[in-house]
Amino acid sequence: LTWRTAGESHGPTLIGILEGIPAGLSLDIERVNEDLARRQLGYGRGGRMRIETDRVGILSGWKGGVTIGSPIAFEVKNKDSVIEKLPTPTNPRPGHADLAGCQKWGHRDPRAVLERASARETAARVAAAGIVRQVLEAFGIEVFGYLTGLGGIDCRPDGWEAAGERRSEIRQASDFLSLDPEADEAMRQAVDAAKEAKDSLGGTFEVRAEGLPPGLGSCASAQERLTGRLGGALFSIPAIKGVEFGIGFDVAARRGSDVHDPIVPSGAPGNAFARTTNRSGGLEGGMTTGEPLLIRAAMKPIPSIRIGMPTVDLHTGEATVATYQRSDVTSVPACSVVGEAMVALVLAEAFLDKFGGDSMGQVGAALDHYRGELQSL
Ligand code: EPS
Repeated sequence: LTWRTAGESHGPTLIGILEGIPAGLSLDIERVNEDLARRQLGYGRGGRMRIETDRVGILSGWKGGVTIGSPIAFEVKNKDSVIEKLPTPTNPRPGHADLAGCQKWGHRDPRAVLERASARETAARVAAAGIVRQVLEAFGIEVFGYLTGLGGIDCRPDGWEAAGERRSEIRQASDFLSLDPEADEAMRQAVDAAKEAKDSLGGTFEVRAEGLPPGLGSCASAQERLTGRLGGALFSIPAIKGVEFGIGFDVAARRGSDVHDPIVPSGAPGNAFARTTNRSGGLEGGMTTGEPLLIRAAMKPIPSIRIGMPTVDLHTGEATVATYQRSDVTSVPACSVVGEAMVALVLAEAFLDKFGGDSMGQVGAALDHYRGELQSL
């Protein structure tokens, strides 16, 4: 499975190409549009989200609503397609790609950099993931992202357990896409206070995947290790500064017996082994264990802030403050949707690496064969 995106934030459209989706998948486009709409949610977003209504258009790779095995090209159009009319910022923003990008490409116009560095591009990733997750779901794998903290306010730690089967409904009802709607009011106040102070807020989110067979990824080569592939995928999202699996950094202070997950017989079909804990977050040796995958990530506050951070004018070389045009106060809720998308893309790639066939039927047959093998191991 491979995918690419192209497109500028204020250009005419975002484009994606997805290769390696098996033939025979009935694509539910409204399901992709629901993910795109969810990425636009979250209290604290700026004016741009009132302009856009993201929807995916499929340009190739299907017939009669069913994939045919050829590359799937798709687009998500920008309504705010004003790239040629926007002013040229002169003062690079600390924390954004503006300055390093100008130095890299030799631009004197930060817009030539920021248009692609913008998190707008993540809409195309969510569209790609909205397609690949339908492959995963056909084989019983669910990937679910939700906000766990914003601006120093943490959601209840047992939010996932408390939500149970109602998790999608509860997440949708929260202004922050969390599983703890009771934290919404404090978070709204934090966003309002940051806005008043002309500042921005970061936060954390968690992505869980359930229904994974053991043995996705590999310990055989550096490149195949799933921990690295998942970590790299999450760090590829703009503004992500930390990623943890399972108990994360807590592993460093504990003894081994308090870190590793005891193995017990499960008696369950598809995996004769289970763990009494899941401190590893579902990964050992760069492979899935068959336990739920648990990943958390930290997003820094958005660098477009009204407060005007110290910077240097690119043309005069004089000290000044960063250019501000428009932005969100926070977009951590949206980032949880993007994190979910990146995890889905990596898991689908690892799943198809292991069970890949040209059609959904062939993939299903390979998975069934593997499950049969696991019965006797
Ligand atoms: C972004 C700046 C803002 C955000 C944008 C990411 O856009 P604008 O400059 O048009 O106000 O709204 O996010 C999106 C457009 C999106 O779809 O998520 C940035 O500088 O990264």
